[in-house]
Amino acid sequence: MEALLQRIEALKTEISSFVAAKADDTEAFRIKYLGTKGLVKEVMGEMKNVPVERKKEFGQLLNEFKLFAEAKYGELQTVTDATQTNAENSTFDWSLPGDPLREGSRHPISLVRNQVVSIFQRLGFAVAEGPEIEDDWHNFTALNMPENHTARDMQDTFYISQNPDWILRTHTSSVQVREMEKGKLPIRIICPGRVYRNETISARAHCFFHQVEGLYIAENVSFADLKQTLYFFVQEMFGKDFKVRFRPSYFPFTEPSAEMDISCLICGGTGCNVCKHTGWVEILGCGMVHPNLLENCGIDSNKYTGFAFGMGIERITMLKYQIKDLRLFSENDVRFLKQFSAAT
Ligand code: 2U9
Repeated sequence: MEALLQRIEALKTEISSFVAAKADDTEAFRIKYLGTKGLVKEVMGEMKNVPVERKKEFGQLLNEFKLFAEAKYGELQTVTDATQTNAENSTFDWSLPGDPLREGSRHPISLVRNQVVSIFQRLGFAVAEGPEIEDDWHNFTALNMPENHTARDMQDTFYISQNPDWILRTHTSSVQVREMEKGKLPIRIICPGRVYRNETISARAHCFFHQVEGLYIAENVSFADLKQTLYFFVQEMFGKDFKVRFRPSYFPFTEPSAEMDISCLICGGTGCNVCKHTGWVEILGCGMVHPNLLENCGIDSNKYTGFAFGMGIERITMLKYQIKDLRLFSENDVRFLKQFSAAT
């Protein structure tokens, strides 16, 4: 029986040191040790030669030996299965360039708005914002446009069906009214924001656009202050290589009112499509705050004066980047949007 014991020990050592590099090796192990003509079966067959008094002892030993071989087979399977998966994956070319993470870019309207705001911030203007759904008072009446005033026709308005007093603001002037109502003077604010007008959408008009408006109210504010502030703005925005002119205009909220033009940046003033062959392009509207507005908001118009201005961001952006169709700003076409980076 000693020979059988030695044989079992020798086989255990052999099995322990078996290494499988691939699935075929594991299968070879199974056939050699656990197959129908395998060594485990062969050794188990020796039971018939074991004397009766030692059958229990050898029965246990041989069972343990069989379990030992089966456990080893399990281990080998785990290893070679994993190797096989890796081998299948190895058809993947790890040297291929990766998919680059596409970097986003700011919307041109945001870029220009930030630029305009930062120029006025450097002059001491603070940013003020307000609601896009406004009431009639803040959007019209307080701004010298009482009910049935013809000036309201200039601003085709979207009404909110739940409440006849509510509208989508047609300009950011309502933000300035709210600031004036607070009664804290002086006021020096810049109001960027989205505004809405009931217009048919085309290359030159949209039902929403963006404005930056400014308001400065203090003692002794003059038209000269307004001109100087706006000269500074256009030079910071467009450079120094152009002429500037003010034309008289009309707005219900300012008196006197003016529009500011710069000589065409494209043709240098000789006439082209952009300036409609006039040599000039309109940049913004402005004026001295109408005394009625000051009084409407409880500000003494004998003590305080102010100037205000307003510009459409889309207009400035179209001039700056020579964009011909307003609809491009709201179509979210990445081919358009990706052309603008923070540096430009
Ligand atoms: C208050 C007092 C005065 C704001 C002003 C303009 C002139 C103006 C237009 C430019 C193009 C609007 O975007 S646009 O269509 N704006 O020309 N805006 S003065 O005057 C104010 C505002 C608020 C309390």
